[in-house]
Amino acid sequence: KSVTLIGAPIQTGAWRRGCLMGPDALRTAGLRAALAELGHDVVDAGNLHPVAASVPPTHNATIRDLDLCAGWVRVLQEAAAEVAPDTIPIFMGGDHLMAAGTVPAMAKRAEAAGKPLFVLWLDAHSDIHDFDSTDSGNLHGTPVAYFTGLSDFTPQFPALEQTVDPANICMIGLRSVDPHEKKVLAASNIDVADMRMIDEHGIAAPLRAFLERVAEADGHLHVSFDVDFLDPDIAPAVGTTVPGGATFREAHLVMEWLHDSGLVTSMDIAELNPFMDDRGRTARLMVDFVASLFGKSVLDRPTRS
Ligand code: DIR
Ligand code: MN
Ligand code: MN
Ligand code: MN
Repeated sequence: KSVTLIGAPIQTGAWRRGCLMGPDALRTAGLRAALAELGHDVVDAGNLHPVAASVPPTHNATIRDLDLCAGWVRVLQEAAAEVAPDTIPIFMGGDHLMAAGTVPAMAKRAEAAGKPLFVLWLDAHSDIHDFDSTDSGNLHGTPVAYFTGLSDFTPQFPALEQTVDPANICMIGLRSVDPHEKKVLAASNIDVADMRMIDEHGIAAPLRAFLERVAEADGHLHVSFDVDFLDPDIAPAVGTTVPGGATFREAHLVMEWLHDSGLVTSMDIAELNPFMDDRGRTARLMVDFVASLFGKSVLDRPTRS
């Protein structure tokens, strides 16, 4: 497959600084080589650069770095729109506001191919705040409300030509959802598997159901992987750790299922903060997971299921 790595060192969406080093940590951990070894044709397109926009303020004075965040969303949407139709982009973040740039561009790309876009959101958080509801003021908590069109983010963020249908989103791994977000999720038809559901039914059940829907609709599938989906014991390099996350085995199973489905058309790696890492182990772990998603397997034969 043709894979393009695109660095998105955005960090102004998060409270804790350091995500700007995310793309380089993934490079240092050998992301390109890991994918090339699997036979993929990998190009590293380098990093995008922020251009601060000058946007009007919102009603909410707690929002941090609005101009830089708005500039990044614009730059990311434009760069992601240039990705060739037959290429799988891996957007290396960067905090999760990156998805406000990547997902709308992938929705447009899917639309141009006559297909619906589906989004698998692997995260401890639902990131479905808006400019009014955010109480932290950190815009990495908002991309889902933006790219679904559930809230209005104009004129600060670009008006969207193509939104993602909430019914086409599946969130897995949630365990930190703010009161406002609970209301929004309850009123939407986003498919949500929180950690309790995973404990009770396993992680394969919600994933299987979602992948069947994507296949049935012949859709494109964007995977937005927030590192805090993982348990902080195995992935300490994130700004907002939440205990009780996905284990190595659960995350690995998700990656293998995604590979076997053959459905993934684009991906974000979000919230990796190398400043919080422990001798690069979170970056190396993410490289391992991405390699599994791209075909690294334990046995070279079909597994019994
Ligand atoms: C948190 C989101 N609910 C907030 N935190 C995130 O700040 O609104 N951390 N996304 O990764
Ligand atoms: Mn997130
Ligand atoms: Mn998160
Ligand atoms: Mn909040």
